[in-house]
Amino acid sequence: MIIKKYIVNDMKEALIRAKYELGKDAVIIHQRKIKEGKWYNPFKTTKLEVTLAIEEDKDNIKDPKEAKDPKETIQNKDIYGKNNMENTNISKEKDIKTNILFKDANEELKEKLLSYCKLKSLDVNSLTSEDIKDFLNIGYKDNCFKEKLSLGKLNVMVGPTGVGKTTTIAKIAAKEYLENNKKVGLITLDTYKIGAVEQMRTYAEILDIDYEVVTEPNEMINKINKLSHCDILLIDTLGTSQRNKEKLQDIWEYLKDIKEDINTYLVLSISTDRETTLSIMDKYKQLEYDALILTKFDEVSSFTNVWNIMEHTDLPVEYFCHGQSVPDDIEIANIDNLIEYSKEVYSYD
Ligand SMILES: Nc1nc2c(ncn2[C@@H]2O[C@H](COP(=O)(O)OP(=O)(O)O)[C@@H](O)[C@H]2O)c(=O)[nH]1
Ligand SMILES: [Mg+2]
Repeated sequence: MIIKKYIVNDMKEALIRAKYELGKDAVIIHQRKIKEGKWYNPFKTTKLEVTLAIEEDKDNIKDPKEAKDPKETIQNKDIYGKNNMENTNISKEKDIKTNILFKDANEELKEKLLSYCKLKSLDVNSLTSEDIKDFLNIGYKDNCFKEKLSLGKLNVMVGPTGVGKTTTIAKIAAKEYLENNKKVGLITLDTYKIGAVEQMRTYAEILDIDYEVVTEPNEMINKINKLSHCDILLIDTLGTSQRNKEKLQDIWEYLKDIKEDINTYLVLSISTDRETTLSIMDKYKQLEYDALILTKFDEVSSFTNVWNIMEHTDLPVEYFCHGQSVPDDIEIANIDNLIEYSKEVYSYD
């Protein structure tokens, strides 16, 4: 008879290891809880000591060195479980050096990624697009790049000054009008910024589509009605600092009486730093935004902020923009497009 003791986190781990090393007929003959760590360590962890036995039969027993790492057999859905994160024993020093997509990601994402790579026996610095997709879909199951809100009849862009709201509206308008044959109308509330109305008028005239300028909240419904023949209305707003509650309230005054469904998109530039981005996402909740649009991908050298945003919202990211060119520099924000874009600009495979 062969008898073997395993010090494990739980019975599942013991059984998996025994199955690989002793074969499927091994039986549990004893189990007890034990404390691991030096006697003076107040943070000793509780482990399980399991003793298993099997009748001696050489065919049944595998060399433990040949045995597969039991952690690799754990189902994907469990791989980010807390216990398992501890089990994988990832070296904290190991860094993601050359994976351009994740090199400056936060610690939490890196840990998840390293854990994923360990379980799948992949080299973190040479992941394929499929691996990255798989990782994001498993590690961030309901991530903001999966679901789409899709444009409604009324769509309003909000966000700080200069993030690209007006340019993005022009891109979407051109795409919907030229590629999808939609009747598109533009409305601008942006009367504070010098040139804002001209910017919108220029785009409307190039595309030969209708536009209206709203200067007072009580004109809003009337102007929307004037463009009721359009399939899609894109409404531009005045940009404001997230700290300026009054200006945010001003925008709300224009929107609050609209009875029809309205999609509100928060436009964020990913070249903004993490803290500011999170603060914008928080303060703009006042305007009840339903989805996000990310701009200025062409201005950054890493996807750091993309992952930060992903970790801080369940709302869909609808589009991402990567330049000033109207209408070309906009894409639907799904994982395939993100990976494809990153491959093009960072030249990796
Ligand atoms: N590099 C880059 N510039 C952009 C992008 N989107 C907009 N811009 C530029 O950012 C500036 C501000 O854009 P604008 O649409 O007026 O911003 P708004 O104040 O939010 O309406 C303009 O010079 C745009 O051409 C982008 O994705 N990448
Ligand atoms: Mg603008």
